[in-house]
Amino acid sequence: MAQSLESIPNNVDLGSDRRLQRALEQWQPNFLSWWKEVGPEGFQAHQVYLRTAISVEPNGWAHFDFVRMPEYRWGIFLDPKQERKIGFGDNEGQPVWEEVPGEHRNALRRIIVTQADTEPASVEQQRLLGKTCPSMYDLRNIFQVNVEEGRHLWAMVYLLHRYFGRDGREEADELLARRSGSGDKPRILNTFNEPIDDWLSFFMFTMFTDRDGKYQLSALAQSGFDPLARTTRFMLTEEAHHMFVGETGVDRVVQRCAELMAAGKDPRKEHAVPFDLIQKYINFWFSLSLDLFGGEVSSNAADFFAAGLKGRFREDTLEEHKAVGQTYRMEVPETGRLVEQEVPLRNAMNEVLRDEYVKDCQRGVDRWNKTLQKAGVSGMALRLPHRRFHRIVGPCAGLFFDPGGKLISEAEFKAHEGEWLPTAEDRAFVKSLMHPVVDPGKMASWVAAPAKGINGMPIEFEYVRPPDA
Ligand code: BYC
Repeated sequence: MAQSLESIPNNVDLGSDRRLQRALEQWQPNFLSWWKEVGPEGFQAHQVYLRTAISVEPNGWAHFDFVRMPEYRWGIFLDPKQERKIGFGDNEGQPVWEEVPGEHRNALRRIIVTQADTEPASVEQQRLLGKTCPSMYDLRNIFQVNVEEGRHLWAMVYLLHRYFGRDGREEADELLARRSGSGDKPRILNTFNEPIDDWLSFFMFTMFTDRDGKYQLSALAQSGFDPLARTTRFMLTEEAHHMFVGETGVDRVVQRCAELMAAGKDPRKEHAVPFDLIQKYINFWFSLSLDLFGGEVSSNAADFFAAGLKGRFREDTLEEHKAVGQTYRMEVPETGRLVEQEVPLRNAMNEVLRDEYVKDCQRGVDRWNKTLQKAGVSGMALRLPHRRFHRIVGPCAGLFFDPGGKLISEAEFKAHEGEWLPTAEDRAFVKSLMHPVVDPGKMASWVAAPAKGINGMPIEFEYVRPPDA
């Protein structure tokens, strides 16, 4: 059934382009079927206290109200147009593109499809978590993250429909056909096929994997293809909440563990997550998320930069934007040892972006360590593993490193793997803690209460109401 124009809220004057509007109206019911089939299970009829973007103005993008998730108003919002020039690469200083340049069409489509594919994937990965939420506050937060990932899919699908014609429409259909973890039609990037079936993984995912999203979107926000830059700029405003959920979520797990340890109790016996297990989950999710930046040396990344499609983090604040005649020094494994290599800077752009990401992750880990100290636990600290550890993409893939980054044999890795990464037993233990807690204001045994509620509401507010409330 065709939807009315108002059913696709937008600030792109959709009504003036009848063909585009019709095409998106045809995609909309398919999106809703996808949402109902693989979106949050068991809560489609509940009323959830959600933030909805109704415009890009400061007072419009965060409108809070009770909404049933399938009725969330997924809209198309681009940051306002500004006078912009291409900010980097070989086309630096030329006017930004309002349409897709023929020579960059394939690369742009590929970047947009890859970005788009992660959004529905994450909703699919998280679909069962509502059933084991540690509190009503957390239940509301996961649904907020899920509906916004849905909106980010809309943002990318708009670009595909508006700028890529028939193959863009086909790609948009494929985005609803692939499934996270599927053998036949998996999602494109490996991390988005990993199951997220416990809340510790969810918090780690929103801390580390959504943070890759922040850095990828920031790089695309510099793009010479202006509609992509404007779309991703607005997506970034929403993304901040997702990382907040992850960073504070892990912090609350750390706090609970630390308080028990400081009181001389064993967190495991108190149905909380022990320290070593938090560390193993960090090792796992951080290393998986590092892979999402692509290979350390990448001709794709060099081409994207040269063409002005994908810049560096905050490219506009850097002094020099050509990155020609400069090198990046990195250690790469070669015949069983690590050797220093000077890589042309443009080919190292994935690694340059990863550097910024690692710094940001370290800041989060420092915060968790402060929480440990504040609770009275001394002599223990959480750590990020080295970026060579447990990689599937790039020159370290297929080799074995310890969490400190030392090259080791496969046998040595296997002997210690269970100390570094979650074992089946660890996962079973974490899963055993996952019982739903839905009384407003109450928290599961393994997580401390948040510092405050959502949008000035108290922590014990009823953020999710049953269908008949
Ligand atoms: N898995 O030249 P290379 C988010 C492939 S998250 C599988 O090093 P490139 C979100 C690669 O495709 C952000 N395959 O890679 C978070 C290439 O294949 P071909 C998502 C991989 O192209 C949470 C080959 O390996 N956004 O928003 O420089 C919830 C050689 O690769 C992987 C983006 O990713 C992998 N991890 O960089 C919701 C931005 N990595 O050409 C949302 C758009 C590489 O040999 N994407 N390969 O067939 C890109 O900019 C780039 O595609 C990548 C890869 C950075 C991902």
